[in-house]
Amino acid sequence: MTELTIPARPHAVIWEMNETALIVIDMQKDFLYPDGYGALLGNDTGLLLRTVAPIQAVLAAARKQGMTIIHTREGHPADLSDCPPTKLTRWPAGNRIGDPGPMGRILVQGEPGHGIIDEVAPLPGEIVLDKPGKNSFYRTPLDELLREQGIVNLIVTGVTTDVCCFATVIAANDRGFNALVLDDCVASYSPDRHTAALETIVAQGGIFGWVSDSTALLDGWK
Ligand code: TIU
Repeated sequence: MTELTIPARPHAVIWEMNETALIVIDMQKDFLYPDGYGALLGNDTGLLLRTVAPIQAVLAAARKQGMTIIHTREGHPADLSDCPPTKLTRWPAGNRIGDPGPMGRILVQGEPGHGIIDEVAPLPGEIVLDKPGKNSFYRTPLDELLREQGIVNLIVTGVTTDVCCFATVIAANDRGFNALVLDDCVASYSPDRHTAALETIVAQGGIFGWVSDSTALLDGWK
């Protein structure tokens, strides 16, 4: 792999692909299927499914290139010991993290709903990080893992645009990692918030990062 120019907003990036990793954020049944956490919060989970095919295409290309691939899963151990009260007590009892749902206890590690959807399941050798927060760096070894591998750039995919992807982009920027979000590989429960989050990232000359899409990236990789 070598240097690649990727058309993006607010301007193209020229990245060394050996110093770039792909992160696939929280593509879990609890967020994408109708019976999990996302639905419990009153959302239309179907809005997230449009990310599946483009993420599959980007994953296939990244695997072919031998790129470092990181998958994250938001969730907590069965005793909820790492779940901050700000997450745990936000909703009425019965609709909370840890409560029983059709896919098992909501956002609890090891429950069916916590699992990554089969379509983008990690392959052996890919990194899977369990994260208790929204940003993928919070209480995870992500920062160290990236630095150990000499990675300075992140290609960001997954859900949701305005929550865990947005939080991860800001945290990456604070830690000195460049972040490029692929518009068609991220989605929100609200198309308006999806657009707002991406526009915030590229505003002010790219205050937190860059936005591109899977076609622009894959064209360059051919
Ligand atoms: N992964 C992630 O974004 N977690 C959320 O809770 N997202 C919502 O949009 N609620």
